[in-house]
Order: sequence, then C-alpha cells, then structure tokens
Amino acid sequence: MKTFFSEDHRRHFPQAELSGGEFVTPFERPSRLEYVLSRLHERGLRDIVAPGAPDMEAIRALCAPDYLAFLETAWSEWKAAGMAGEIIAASFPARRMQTARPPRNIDGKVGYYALAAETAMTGGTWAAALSSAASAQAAQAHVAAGAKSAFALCRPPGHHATADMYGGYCFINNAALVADAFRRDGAQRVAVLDIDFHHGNGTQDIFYGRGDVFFASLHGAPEDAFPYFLGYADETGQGAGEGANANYPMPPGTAYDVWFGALDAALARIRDFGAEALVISLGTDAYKDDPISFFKLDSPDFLDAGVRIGKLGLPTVFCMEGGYAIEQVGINAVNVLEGFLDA
Ligand code: SP5
Ligand code: ZN
Repeated sequence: MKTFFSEDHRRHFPQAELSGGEFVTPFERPSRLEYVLSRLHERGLRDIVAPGAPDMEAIRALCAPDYLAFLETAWSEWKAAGMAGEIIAASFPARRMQTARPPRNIDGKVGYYALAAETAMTGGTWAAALSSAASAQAAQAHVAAGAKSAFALCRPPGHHATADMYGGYCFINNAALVADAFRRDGAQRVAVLDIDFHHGNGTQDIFYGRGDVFFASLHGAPEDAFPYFLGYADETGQGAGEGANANYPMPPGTAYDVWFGALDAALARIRDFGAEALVISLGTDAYKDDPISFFKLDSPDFLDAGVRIGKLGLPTVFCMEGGYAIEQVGINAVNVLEGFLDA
C-alpha cells in the first residue's frame, strides 16, 4: 500500500489549544506523524510519496467560496487588525442570532467560521490544510487508477470540517474530497466509514442530504464527547439522503467487545448499500490511553478492525484523522492498514 504524505503539514503548528480553561500545547501536533512514518518504515510499508499540488477545483466544489477566502486571508487580516496572538475564536452566532451574515471584523469572522474554540490558526495553517487535502486527493487518484488501496497520511485532519466551518483541529474535509472524487471518477455509490473516536460531524453534514454517499461513524456519544452537538443514532439522513447516514454512539469505557459489534453493523450497512469504493476516516483516538478520549481499544484491536474492513473487498482510501497517544499513533494506525492488507 502506497502512502501519500506532505512535509508541509509542519506549517500548521499553533502553540495554543484552549483546553479545560487553560492554553496547552495542542494535542494535534506535528510529531504525531513522525510516529506514523517511523512505524510505516519499521513494517516495510516504505512506498511513501509526496502529493502534487492540490486540485483547487475539487476543493472549490466541496467548500463554500467565502469560507475558502476566509481561510486564505484570515492570518493577514488578524495581523492587520493588530492581534498579538494566534487566531482563536471567541464569539459565535449562537441560538436566535444571525447565522447567515459574516461580519467584516476579523474577530467576528473567525467566530462565524469556527465550530469550536479549541483550534487555533496561524500563518501556515492554510498551506498545511491544502497539503493535507492534496495527500487525500493523490491517494484517491492512485486508487481510481487501479490500486486496491492507499493511505493518505493527512495532517491537519479533516472530518470535523464542514463545507463552511473549521474546528476540532480540522479545516478542509479530506475524506469528503475523496468520496466526491470517487463519484466523479464513476463510482455510483461510495461509503465513508469514520472510526475516529470523535463523531465525523463535518462529513455527516456534507453528505446528509445525498443518497450517493453513505456515511457511518463509530464515536463517543454526543452527551459525553466532542463535538457534542451531532452524532446521535437517530440522525439517519434527509431527503435523498434518508437512510444513508448511520451513527454508532457509545458510552465512556467502551472496549473492543462492544466496539467491534458496531463496526460489523456499519460494515454490513455499507455492503447492503452497494458501495463501490470506501473511504476510512482513520483516527486512532479510540485507543485506551488516548489523553482526550474514553474508549478502551488496545493496539491488537486495530489490527482486527483492519481485517474486518478488508473483508469488504472494496477499493479503499485511508485518511489519517485523530489519535493523540502519540507514541502509539503509529502502531495503531499501521495496524489497521496491515490488518486490511492481511484480509
Ligand atoms: C480530529 C480529532 O480527533 N479532533 C478532536 C477534537 C477534540 N477537541 C476537543 C476536545 C475536548 C476534550 N477535552 C478533554 C480534556 C482532557 N484533559
Ligand atoms: Zn478524534
């Protein structure tokens, strides 16, 4: 399996994450990918290539134009306004306020386009987000050209980003770009399976009204876990998308004995849907020692999950998402890939 990876991910490295009322070094940090790269090498998965330039047309087809313009110019506007620190959202269009009028003021704009305040932006964020999207697009192109699978070692991650909002460490939805690209390349039906600990609210939102892309997510229940405001089991899609969304929320302490049941249920739905291509949002934060999550998967469980996914036999693109027990991120992510290859 080939890996697509860009060194430009390093351009996104904010100093601050708002966590528990303090600023901490972000959990989502560049060193995460060092562990994945070194594990890939250790396990002989050494075919690692840099993507070309991002396909901006495809990104513009997915995202709102005003949102992309915001991401591109946010840092210069923030600095021009005399802000001393990194870009952090503080004011949001909450219930019964105007949600369709982006302010002119950059502090207002930041809150308008943010879905959470933990995620900081800096001068390199836009370039890094584009390089992450480019890795996803290159992995998809490789599979569309006939490879059975590919690994997009994306950073920053993507599954919390909607077409017009950032947050949860995400800016551009890489998995959604891949699913859309498979459709454009001729797959009639595509499935996205999100095994990151957190609900893939962005991916769900993007495809919620569409019947051609099935979305399934295994995650910490919204009552207990970020992103808190989406991810319930009764969210099943709407309009043409009715029946093409499946959420498997699970409570604190959930271990593999329960989690794999949800995985099998999601895989059965994907098979019944008739998906011709598969996108995996590959977060490893369901791991037992993850510092911000509450599932109890162990490293061998990720291997088994990969086997189960591989048994679908679909052309598959893996997109890296979260996972913050950083010394184990490589083992756990590569275990999924190796399980898939063994199946
Ligand atoms: C891609 C991804 O995994 N994004 C996750 C974003 C989670 N952000 C908010 C987490 C809040 C959890 N606070 C836990 C404090 C632990 N001391
Ligand atoms: Zn996550």
